[in-house]
Amino acid sequence: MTTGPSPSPRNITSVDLGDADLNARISSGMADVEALLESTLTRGEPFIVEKVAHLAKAGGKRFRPMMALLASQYGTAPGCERVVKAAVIVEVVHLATLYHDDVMDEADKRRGVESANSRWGNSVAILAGDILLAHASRLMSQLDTRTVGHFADTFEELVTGQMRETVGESAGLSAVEHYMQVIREKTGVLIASAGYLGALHGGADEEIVDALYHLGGVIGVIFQIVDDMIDIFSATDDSGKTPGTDLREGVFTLPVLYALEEEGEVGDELRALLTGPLTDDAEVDRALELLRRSTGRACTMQVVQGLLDEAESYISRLPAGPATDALRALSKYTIHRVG
Ligand code: GRG
Repeated sequence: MTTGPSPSPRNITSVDLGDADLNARISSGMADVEALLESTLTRGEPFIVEKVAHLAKAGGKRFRPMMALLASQYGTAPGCERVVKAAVIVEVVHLATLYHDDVMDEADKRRGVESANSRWGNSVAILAGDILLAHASRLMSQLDTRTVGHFADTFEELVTGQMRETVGESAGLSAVEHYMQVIREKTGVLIASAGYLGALHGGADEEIVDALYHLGGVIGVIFQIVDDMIDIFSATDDSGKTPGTDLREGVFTLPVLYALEEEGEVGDELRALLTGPLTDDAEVDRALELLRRSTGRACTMQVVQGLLDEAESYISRLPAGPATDALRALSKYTIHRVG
């Protein structure tokens, strides 16, 4: 469940949404998002700004603001100032979680650059994350109390997911169910928020706001599972990431959990090998080879297919049009990343 460095700053707005007019509207909205993001993150004294703007300047896909802008297309005021504010709030909260996550994971890199904790130490990285939460709160206060209340729930879920992962406990849940719950809380919830707030502030009907909230959550979960699959099954050249990073960190993601449940030689050898973080390169290579021979990939793809069906159940609640086509394509695009 690596939330580590993106290989390079890639802005997802370069993705073709399949409709020229929609592309233009989303690109223009993303330019507004970048402008507000910059003015938000450059508040305060230079010694603060340097740290707080560090990761935003390094890039990132800006997937969450794009989700908010797409969701706003269902309302009476797509891409309006309030939508842009909501989109920036979600990205700023995302940034705050990255700062804090990197401290907890002792990550060296993020978005292809040195992480804040590696560059300035843990205390500064935590404080930079806290300032980001202050900026997000200020923007929320400029919207309405419904948005503030929504974010209270979102923060609670994010931290619950992080805590669940950290303490490794979920009473009565299997290892697979625990993993699914953690990624729903850690990754799904903020993309759900992007769908919710984009639709809400774009002036969409309540049923549409609800559908986009749930759709965002499912897309987030699919995104995370696919990322985790890439860590195990892709060649370095394809993904730009080093396969097996999660195994080195002792993080067992869905394909690994399924493989560990497998009966027979492959499962036996994996169970003997995966008793904690792997430090030896040869052991990582062996574990990756066994995982590729296991049923882990097929079982995980089955879960992804189930989630795609769930996504479709929410998409079918949306009116037909270019934004709906784009959301459908986006859900399916996630699965093509694993090949
Ligand atoms: C500060 C509110 C607050 C919470 C602290 C640390 C924490 C609790 C939660 C961690 C949440 C987290 C980091 C989840 C992982 C999310 C994820 C998939 C990150 C990578 O997202 P991408 O691929 O990254 O969209 P870019 O860099 O492209 O934006």
